[in-house]
Amino acid sequence: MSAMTLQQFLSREVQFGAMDPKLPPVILSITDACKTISHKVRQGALAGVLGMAGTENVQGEDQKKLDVISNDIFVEALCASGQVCGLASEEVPEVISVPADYPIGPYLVAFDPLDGSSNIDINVSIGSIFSITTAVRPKREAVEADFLQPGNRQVCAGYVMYGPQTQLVFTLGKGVLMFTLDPNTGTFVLVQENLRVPAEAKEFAINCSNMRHWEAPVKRYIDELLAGETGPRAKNYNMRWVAAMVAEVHRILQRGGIFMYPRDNRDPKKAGKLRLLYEANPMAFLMENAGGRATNGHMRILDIEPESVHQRVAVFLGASEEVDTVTGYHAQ
Ligand code: AFP
Repeated sequence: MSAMTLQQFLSREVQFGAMDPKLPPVILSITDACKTISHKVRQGALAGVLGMAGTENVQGEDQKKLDVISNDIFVEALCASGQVCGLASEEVPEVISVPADYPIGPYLVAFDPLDGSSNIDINVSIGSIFSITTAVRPKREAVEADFLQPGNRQVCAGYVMYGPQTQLVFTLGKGVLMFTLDPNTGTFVLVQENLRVPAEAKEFAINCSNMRHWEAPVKRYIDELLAGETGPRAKNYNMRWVAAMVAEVHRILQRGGIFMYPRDNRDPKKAGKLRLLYEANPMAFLMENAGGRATNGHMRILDIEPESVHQRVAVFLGASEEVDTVTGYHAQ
């Protein structure tokens, strides 16, 4: 029997009454946008998409050309879905309204159109991350307050990873699914269902160059991992750092581990580097649906009440045993 395509999966969910028929157009608009982005990523310099755009995003970070191009592709596709009433993008300071020439629908989408930008020009994996929630009051002029819902209210979240394969991974709150883009047909094909994160980890991911800036619980936890079988954990660990959250999460969903981006003392005012609404929340939703955990060191990420659209947060996610350990150290 041929493998199921994304369209067939979504149609079946609607047919069985397991999915709002207004949701597939939103998901398909995202995956269509990601197919276009994938094509441009694969062309690289040949498509004139590498290098800096000469602009800054709301975080004050220099935007790469492909960041801006990817954002515009996401905005156009999502507005054309006819089922969204507001967008929030890492690349745009204010909430994005749906132009009057498009109908609106019940969904809000927060997204990082291209995560891991520092990898673009060196041909290393990058990805797009998305988070879909239902607007409390769907209206055309969505405002920031509409997006300030805890991550436990997400209806769908996931990412598309532009690696050796282009793969879509998402959850509807009932387990994690993985699809591979078939370059011959241009369709996403279901390759794995019910991805699980083992409770025990053999690998950890953190940017160790920040070690001197970490808080004590993080230093203690990492020192124990580095001590390996000679220390209290009594086993050796391997380390990975791809500098693209999508790639780290994908590895953890495939073979386990823990990913961390703690807050640090470089800028005590910043709660962390990663953004809550369109990086931490969608990845936390995936992790919990795969049997993993995700905290900010003190509480479940999905329970954090957002205060602003571009709010940052510390992130510890992956193997339950490891996230519980490092979170427990913060409580001591
Ligand atoms: P960029 O999109 O600016 O490259 O940041 C990527 C990211 O937000 C996340 O995807 C990585 O895990 C993390 O930052 C890498 O941060 P460092 O560059 O400080 O290691």
